[in-house]
Amino acid sequence: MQGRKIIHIDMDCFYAAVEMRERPELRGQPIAVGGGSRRGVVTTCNYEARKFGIHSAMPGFQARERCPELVFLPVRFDLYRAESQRIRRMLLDVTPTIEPLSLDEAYLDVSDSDRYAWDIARDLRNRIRDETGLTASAGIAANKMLAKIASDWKKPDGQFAITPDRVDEFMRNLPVRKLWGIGPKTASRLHEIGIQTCGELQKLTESELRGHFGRWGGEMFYLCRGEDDRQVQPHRIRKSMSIENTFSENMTSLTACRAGLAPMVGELLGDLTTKASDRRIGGAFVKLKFADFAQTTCQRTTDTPDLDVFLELLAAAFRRSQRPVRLIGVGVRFRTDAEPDDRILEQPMFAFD
Ligand code: TTP
Ligand code: MG
Repeated sequence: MQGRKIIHIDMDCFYAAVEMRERPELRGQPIAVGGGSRRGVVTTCNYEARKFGIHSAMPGFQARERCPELVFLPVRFDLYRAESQRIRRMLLDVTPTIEPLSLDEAYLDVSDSDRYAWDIARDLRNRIRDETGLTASAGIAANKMLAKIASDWKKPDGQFAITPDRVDEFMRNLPVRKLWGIGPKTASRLHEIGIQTCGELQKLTESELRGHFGRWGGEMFYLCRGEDDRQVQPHRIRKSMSIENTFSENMTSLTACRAGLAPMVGELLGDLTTKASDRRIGGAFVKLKFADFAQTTCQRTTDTPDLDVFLELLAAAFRRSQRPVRLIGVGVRFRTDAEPDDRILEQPMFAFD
């Protein structure tokens, strides 16, 4: 394979797989992790449960309706985090150039290796299975976007490569929804203008795409051709920090929401001082999820978020809908070095050079 060699590794039904390993008597039964409490949501489920149409983020009551014999297990983050660290150490034995995306997912750049990326991925998956009893799937390609798409292709416990000579053919039929960064909103805007596949998207010029979607349209022009030059970033810097809380009773007034929000802000500000004191804050946001599961987010730029800032955002978000609220999220966005005012700060240094 020419150019870069990127592997995307994604564990199969990760939390559920860990739970099944811990409790072998559950193997073969449909299980969900999370979602067992009255208002909880399923974090993931095993493949037996997926046959019933159950999936991540589905409310537990709905999952139970679809599959009455479903076994609900409590979420045990500490266990999954420890497992994730073990797996991460195995990835680091392959290359230092790894970029974890979540507990169960990472990119590896193996361009410098003399070996085939295919063989590296296979050996790594075998090692993970032998040492943890868990299965992983892998995607292999010349860039991050294609590798990630490929790792879904032979799931579970499989691997798939998109070689450079097959990229055009592969992209032509790929639904736009599968493209990196295209969520349900952009996908439905594309469907409105008659575009379902990347092949159809390729017919638009770069300036037409910019006309529809701005700067992001310009990026789509390349992504829909299978081109993506983002590097695997070994030290991915977190972009935000947030806390969410689903309340046991819906809150119908702004006053009730304010009472729910205040302790969460205290917790968030505490986390910021203990875990992110080295970061500069660029903005704050409040997210509300309503009884009908619709959600809205209000945000503003600020470098000193305090309770008043969050209360103001809460009021704005609440006014948008006025429906009963089931979940509140509060968070901050960190500044990155790429942001314009940082560059201004850096200029004097160049002047002294
Ligand atoms: P995923 O890799 O998206 O899902 P998965 O590993 O469970 O299943 P798959 O075989 O399709 O890869 O997410 C990894 C873990 O992250 C998952 O085990 C649970 C957690 N998670 C949530 O808590 N909420 C979510 O909405 C999703 C998608 C995942
Ligand atoms: Mg996974």
